[in-house]
Amino acid sequence: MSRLILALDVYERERALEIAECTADYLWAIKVNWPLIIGSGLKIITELKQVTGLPIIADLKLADIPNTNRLIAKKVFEAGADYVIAHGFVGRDSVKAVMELGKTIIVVEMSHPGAKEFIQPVTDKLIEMANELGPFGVIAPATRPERVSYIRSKLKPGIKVITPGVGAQGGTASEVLKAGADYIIVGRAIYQSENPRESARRIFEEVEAWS
Ligand code: NUP
Repeated sequence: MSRLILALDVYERERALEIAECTADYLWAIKVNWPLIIGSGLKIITELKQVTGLPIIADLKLADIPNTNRLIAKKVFEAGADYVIAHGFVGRDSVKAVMELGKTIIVVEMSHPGAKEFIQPVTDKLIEMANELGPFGVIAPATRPERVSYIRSKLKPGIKVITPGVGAQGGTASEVLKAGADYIIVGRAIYQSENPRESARRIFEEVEAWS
């Protein structure tokens, strides 16, 4: 099974479906974020599932009070999302509201440089929360493989480590897999390339070499 997740951050429905179809052979799952949901509507989740048969991760980074997190997550799971990404820093009650509805991925450290300002100082607490709640997985930064190793070492076995930041943000698949990532997320390096299928295939091969 592939360990590659496509971050499908385009606006247009047709383009999204086209890229999803031509890369599906090399993917474990497709991640849908706000740009695609704003551009094409929530029904794109249902369509992507029908067209590819792959699991869909809704990367909403939910960060609201429990009731609002619940209201949003309910509709997104109903649309067919298999996983929802939620922020942990808002507190256990908000995360639990999402976990009660379906499989959840908690952000414990983001991949951009600004993550060092506020998220990284509380990563240990977010790992503790993940260990206590037992979500499907956590988000850790492919841009900082040493942090992925650290997070993996502190996390209970069985909780998956899912890492964005490979490609456009500077991370490499082999480095982050070596550091202990279970899945890598790749967006622009695939959907902005001239041949998305070929780019997905190349990254898939790199992942396979480490599996
Ligand atoms: O820490 C995070 N970093 C990150 O890039 C958490 C994320 N969910 N993401 C998302 O992963 C980001 O919003 C985008 O959808 C994808 C990375 O895309 P790219 O940098 O490979 O184009």
